[in-house]
Amino acid sequence: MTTTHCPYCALQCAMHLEPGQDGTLTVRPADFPTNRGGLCRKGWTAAEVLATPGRLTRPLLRKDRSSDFDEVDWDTALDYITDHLTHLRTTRGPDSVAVFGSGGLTNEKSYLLGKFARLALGTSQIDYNGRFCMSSAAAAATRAFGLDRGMPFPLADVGSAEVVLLAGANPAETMPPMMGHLSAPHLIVVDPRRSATAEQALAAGGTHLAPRPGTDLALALGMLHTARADNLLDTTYIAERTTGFDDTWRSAAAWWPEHTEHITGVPAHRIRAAARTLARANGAYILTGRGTEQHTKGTDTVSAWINLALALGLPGRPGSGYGAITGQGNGQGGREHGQKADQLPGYRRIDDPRARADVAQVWGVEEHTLPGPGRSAAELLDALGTPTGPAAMLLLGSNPAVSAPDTARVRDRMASLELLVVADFVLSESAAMADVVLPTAQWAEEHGTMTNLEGRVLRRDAATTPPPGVRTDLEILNALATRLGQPTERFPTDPDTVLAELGTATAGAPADYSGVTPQRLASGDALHWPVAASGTATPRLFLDRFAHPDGRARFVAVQHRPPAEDTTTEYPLIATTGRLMGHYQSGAQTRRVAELTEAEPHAYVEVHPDTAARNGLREGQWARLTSRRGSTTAQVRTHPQARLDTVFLPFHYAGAQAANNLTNPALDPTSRMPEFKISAVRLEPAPHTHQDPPT
Ligand SMILES: Nc1nc2c(c(=O)[nH]1)N[C@H]1C(S)=C(S)[C@@H](COP(=O)(O)OP(=O)(O)OC[C@H]3O[C@@H](n4cnc5c(=O)[nH]c(N)nc54)[C@H](O)[C@@H]3O)O[C@H]1N2
Ligand SMILES: Nc1nc2c(c(=O)[nH]1)N[C@H]1C(S)=C(S)[C@@H](COP(=O)(O)OP(=O)(O)OC[C@H]3O[C@@H](n4cnc5c(=O)[nH]c(N)nc54)[C@H](O)[C@@H]3O)O[C@H]1N2
Ligand code: SF4
Ligand SMILES: [Mo]
Repeated sequence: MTTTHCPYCALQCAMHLEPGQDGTLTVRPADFPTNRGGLCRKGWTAAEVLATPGRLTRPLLRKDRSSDFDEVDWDTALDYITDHLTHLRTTRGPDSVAVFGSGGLTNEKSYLLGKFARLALGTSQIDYNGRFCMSSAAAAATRAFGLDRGMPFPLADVGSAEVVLLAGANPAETMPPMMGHLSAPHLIVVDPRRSATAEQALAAGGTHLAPRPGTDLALALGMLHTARADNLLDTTYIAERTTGFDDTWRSAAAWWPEHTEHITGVPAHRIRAAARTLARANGAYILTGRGTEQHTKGTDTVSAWINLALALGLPGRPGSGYGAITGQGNGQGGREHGQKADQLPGYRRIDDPRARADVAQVWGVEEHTLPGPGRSAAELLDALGTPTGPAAMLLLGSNPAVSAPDTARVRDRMASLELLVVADFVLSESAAMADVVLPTAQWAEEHGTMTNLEGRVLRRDAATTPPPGVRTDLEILNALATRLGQPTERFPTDPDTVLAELGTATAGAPADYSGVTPQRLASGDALHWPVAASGTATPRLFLDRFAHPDGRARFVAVQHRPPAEDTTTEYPLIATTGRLMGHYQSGAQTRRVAELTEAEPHAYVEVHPDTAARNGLREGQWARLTSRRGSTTAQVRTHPQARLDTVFLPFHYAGAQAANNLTNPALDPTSRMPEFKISAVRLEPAPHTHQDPPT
């Protein structure tokens, strides 16, 4: 039996994997501070993907996109790729090759992928799917606190608070075992939908505020206004631990709850009541999720929630705080070690001369050979195959053909590449578009480290070996790098060797992993970073000082503004998108698990019964939704508490049922995160062929 962690989300629940007589693994929950013996349905069924019928075990190659893939041996596939890349590099320069990574990759993979891009390819064109995920909260936390660690405290701390405000997060579906930590506090759920989390909060006597999508920023300003009007601000904390309150107050001064009601739709008396409940609590947390972030003003919206937290004196206080809920399994570690366009390992900037010199030394190269910053994820995808953009892309751990905004356009860009290489263990929708597909190992077949939503580094152990013919991502990077002329020792294939190098490369950096060793991980030490080689881990940050040079947190004055597109008579409804419990992300993994697809076989649209009726639809019928980008079909699921102006779609389905056929690729100017949460759409009955659910 092996004890390890789940392949999916950032809660990284612990599980035991028990081998059966036929070699298949059975999952049993294990106790860990985040999951306390709980697992969600995806965790319970995770081992099924290891032996899925479509599991890739041979490299696939096609020299012509109109023909089918041929199974080839590794040398043929790798030589084909590197010949092409070398040719592109010499004829069009190193930036003609792009790399796209993932917050699902281990720390070791994320680190080595960034190093591979900068050294083996020499390209600046690397970014990853984390831009779609927590980049707005990361940007807002960095400007407020000087450092981004999603939760700067252990999750278990939250349970002792009196009040927890959850803005744009639906953990009852997205991290069910987390709800165990939220059973005691009074929950204030801010979500345009009556989500499962909102239901649970109400059932326990908590509060649900349902603002119009894209208006949280105004709601947070309105709550700050109330707290100040009622003299509930922590003025000592503001004076001693922060700067910039006066400017922020000027931005909030006009947001009387009555004015806020006008923008958000939340009644003024409920805004006042919620602000008072939060401000008077003995111990309170504000936690934000993707609902606040995936907007063209996501960074400013998170700043507005952080401003409220600072005004109430919550961050850096034992028993109180602000935290962002990281999403992907290694969403936190994935944004620290250099697969981001502007970043070097240890959460340092690639345009910081000192960081460049330090990392160049560890890598054994001249500092000037390191490229500068590249394009962010959505911009990178948008530039593929254009005259000034990359002509080839190597993709690991993401399925943008389903998960990127305005997928028709993204697929078009991907199709215009001269070479698309995808490493995956299944033929995802993106892999199906590739020229070369490299079969890679899965979570339970290799070991590595992940950094969970509370910044704790943990070890995933191997419980079995990869099927014959399959290589690990680290082995793939080594094979490509050596063919591109790199010394083999620069790209180790043993995760522990990579971890040791990552430790050296991050020593003294904000995200310092130099004290993370296999021995300490195995001993069960709670290794929340920074973990300096000599020192202890840091479960709670900011207790004495924030990470800005003056030790103070910064208020950032922000203003409400409308979304990139508003509703019109042609597109009268807001479509917002998100998750349901039984599927993960683009669905590439979970749509291959029988129990999960049987439970949630196809896309649905959650809609108020009156809105459905007004558009000629009833429960169970098939609807077509159309935005300025495209259309999708989904089965109607009416919800009597839905907002009349808003519909919701999960984004786990592909093709004609993809929510991202609708979404707006408009970006937040700071984080470059797309506005996944707001598209103006119209709703109508689907053409007759879609009236019955597919069987
Ligand atoms: N089952 C499941 N769990 C997952 C994942 C998965 O795919 N499936 N993915 C993981 C990942 S990568 C992530 S990032 C997390 C995401 O976890 P969450 O952030 O909890 O998930 P979402 O469903 O994207 O969004 C949360 C809520 O935001 C609401 N929302 C929409 N617009 C707004 C708005 O303008 N304001 C506010 N306040 N709320 C709004 C939606 O109605 C939704 O209920 O989940 C992780 N866990
Ligand atoms: N409309 C809408 N769109 C969204 C969102 C939303 O809320 N609404 N949320 C966004 C968010 S928060 C996220 S995080 C993205 C996620 O969306 P994606 O980036 O597409 O993530 P996944 O579906 O997890 O894709 C992972 C792929 O990599 C493979 N894979 C998994 N692990 C590994 C590994 O270790 N190595 C390799 N080589 N492959 C691996 C899987 O089989 C799968 O094909 O979607 C974004 N898209
Ligand atoms: S909550 Fe997340 S980590 Fe836990 S079992 Fe479910 S998907 Fe896995
Ligand atoms: Mo995410």
